[in-house]
Amino acid sequence: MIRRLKLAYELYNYFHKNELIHNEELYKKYGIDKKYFSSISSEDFSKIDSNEIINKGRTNHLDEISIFKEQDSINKESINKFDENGYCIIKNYLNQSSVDQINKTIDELLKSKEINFKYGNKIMFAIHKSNLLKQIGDNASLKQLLDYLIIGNAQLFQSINFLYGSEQKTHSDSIHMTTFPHGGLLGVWLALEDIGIENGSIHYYPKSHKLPYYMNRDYNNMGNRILLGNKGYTAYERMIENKIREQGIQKEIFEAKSGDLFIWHANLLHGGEPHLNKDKTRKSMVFHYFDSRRVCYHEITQRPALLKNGI
Ligand SMILES: O=C(O)CCC(=O)C(=O)O
Repeated sequence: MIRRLKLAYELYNYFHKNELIHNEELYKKYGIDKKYFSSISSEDFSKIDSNEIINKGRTNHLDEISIFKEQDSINKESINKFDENGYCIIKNYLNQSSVDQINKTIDELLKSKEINFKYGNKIMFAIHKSNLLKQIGDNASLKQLLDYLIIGNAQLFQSINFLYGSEQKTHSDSIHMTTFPHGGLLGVWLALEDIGIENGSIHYYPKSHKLPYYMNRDYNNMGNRILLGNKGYTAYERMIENKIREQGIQKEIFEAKSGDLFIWHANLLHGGEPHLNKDKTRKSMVFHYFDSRRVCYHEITQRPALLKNGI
């Protein structure tokens, strides 16, 4: 019961003012009566027409972005189709020696116990323990492309490292890392070795980012003024399975080579395939970026997201 008590989260928020205070200006802008520490969810925005609020237009063109100009025609075509498909693939983004450095860093941080596994097989926020890892995520050329794709200001929010497949069921990141207006999140996945059918590829549903954003209301998990919703995460996963069946959309699997990059839209349905051969590892790293111009929060726990540098 205590885990559902909104007050407990608000108390936690209260002591993280520096990472949350920027929201008060955004709440005011959107006419939301909330303090920086208040619980927040999609229900609070349900009556605001987000299309009227955000200027969706891009002011630049891909040809002005250095990392795009450096790519071969296959990578360029994939990036060009990001809006249409909801993802793009940059093959050979990092060379093997950079990948080796990342893997060595993770090994050392694990050995020194500066990082460890959480939620089963996830290593969370290793970027906070290593400048090298932070610089990979904060790379200025990559960020220029991400700003373009997110149509805003992509701010590195989180990293997750895996040594084995996530095996995570199909989901949209927007249930975990949500924004108002919607769409202000990007996932960036880096293969730190060859990853195929045997060792837990990622999967995705092309164009699924154009489906509605499925939120707490869609699986009756809104809760009330005092408590969070009482549905478990499997209820969300089941709802997504039903939507996929109803829509008849098709899954694709990304067979990655070491150093390949996969970038996905806030609402793309994706997940991790079963890791069939556990004699093999599946080393990968995910970075999540929020658009810092939007309200960023976590729909399930109704918490505003802690952004280190605010806006
Ligand atoms: O690495 C994977 O298998 C999936 C990761 C994922 O779904 C995520 O980080 O949102």
